[in-house]
Amino acid sequence: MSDEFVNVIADMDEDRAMALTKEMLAGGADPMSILDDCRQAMEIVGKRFELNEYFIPELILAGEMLKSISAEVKPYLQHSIDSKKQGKVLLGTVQGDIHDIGKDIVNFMLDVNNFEIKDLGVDVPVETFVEEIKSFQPDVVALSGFLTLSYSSMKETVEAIHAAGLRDKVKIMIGGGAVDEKICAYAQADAFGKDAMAAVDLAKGWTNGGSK
Ligand code: B12
Repeated sequence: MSDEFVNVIADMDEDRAMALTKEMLAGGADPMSILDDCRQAMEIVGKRFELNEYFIPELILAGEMLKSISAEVKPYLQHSIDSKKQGKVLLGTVQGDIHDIGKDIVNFMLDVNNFEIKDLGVDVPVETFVEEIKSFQPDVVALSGFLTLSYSSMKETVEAIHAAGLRDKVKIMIGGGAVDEKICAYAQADAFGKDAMAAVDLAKGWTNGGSK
């Protein structure tokens, strides 16, 4: 089932992808493995784009498909909740980058794990993060980015938070696409996460008796 699912997404067969999503969820499939299949499919889409087999319309369609699938999956994730708010997370895709599918998955995984989230959207200017830290007073700032150019935006955002005297008030995590420990060190973030569960684990570690 999983291979077929990955392939229908990668082949842009939206109707079949949605039908399979519903079928798998109704059959008791693990919602997280459905999201993981989506990630694999996006890797294939990305490669086809690099090889000039796919173009911008396919990227857009892939993005829309993933949003629809995520919306189907979300209700199935909502059982693992305890009632107390874990902490506050300020989230956004950094300046110059409009990829928001990964960020939105991070948002809803934090949400179902009972964090209070303020999502600033995409292409978020450095100063907006600084202003929102002052007003929202988050425990954690989560920066998302999928483009190589977003790494310098992440670095600039962290630097601006530092310059505003707010760096010791928040933990900063980064993620998205190819973000790894090197980019984390470059951006001077506290940690990076490879997926939405990693974002939840990091945020939990820093709040609720964590070491913030
Ligand atoms: C869909 C897509 C688009 C869609 C985005 C739609 C949307 N609403 O987001 C559209 C069409 C808009 C788009 C545009 C472009 N794209 Co694009 N896109 C993609 C694609 C195919 C999928 C990205 C995606 O959503 N993946 C799915 C998610 C779920 O992936 P994920 O990484 O597993 O997500 C997890 C983690 O990242 C993590 N995470 C995410 N954020 C955070 C944050 C924190 C704090 C933490 C801890 C974790 C975390 O959690 C997520 C959930 O588990 C990728 C290819 C790829 N392989 O990624 C290219 C890709 C990212 N795009 C690329 C490019 C080049 C572009 C364009 C420049 C194309 C162009 N010429 O115009 C533009 C850029 C526009 C801009 N200014 O941002 C390149 C980037 C190359 C680079 N190194 O810079 C890629 C890699 C394709 C490629 N192989 O060439 N794109």
